Amino acid sequence: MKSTLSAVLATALAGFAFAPIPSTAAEAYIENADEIVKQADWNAMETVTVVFEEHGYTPDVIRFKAGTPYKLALHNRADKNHYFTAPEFFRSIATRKAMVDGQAEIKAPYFKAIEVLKEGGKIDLYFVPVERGSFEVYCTIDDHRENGMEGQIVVE
Ligand SMILES: [Cu+2]
Repeated sequence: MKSTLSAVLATALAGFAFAPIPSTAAEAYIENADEIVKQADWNAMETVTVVFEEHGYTPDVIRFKAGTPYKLALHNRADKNHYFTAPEFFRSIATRKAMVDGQAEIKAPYFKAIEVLKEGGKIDLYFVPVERGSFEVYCTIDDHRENGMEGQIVVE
């Protein structure tokens, strides 16, 4: 009985050892984000504005330089709510905060998507791009993406 239990345990443990490890790397965000945010020169912050229209982002290629602090101002001028969904991009940056002027400031290690409400919704994201690369951004509502609501974020 005891040896059977041991055998079962051994099999279970071996199963653990050889089971595929969940891809935590893909889910991870910038580890030392707090440090990067603290050390950044926020007086040298650059502002990039992205306007949401029906259906698209303007500009649809959004460029940043790694290491420079940014305010990304998202402004929805369309008559529908729209998302700015960019999970890979959000994980590649050191996020300081998201801010709705005069109303709220949200601190989180990273975001996956930001919905900006129709007819004038605005939110500002403060961050430092860390990883260089090209990332996609899109709207996940209904068929918006198929109708062109997608863009590219390039970090150089
Ligand atoms: Cu949309």
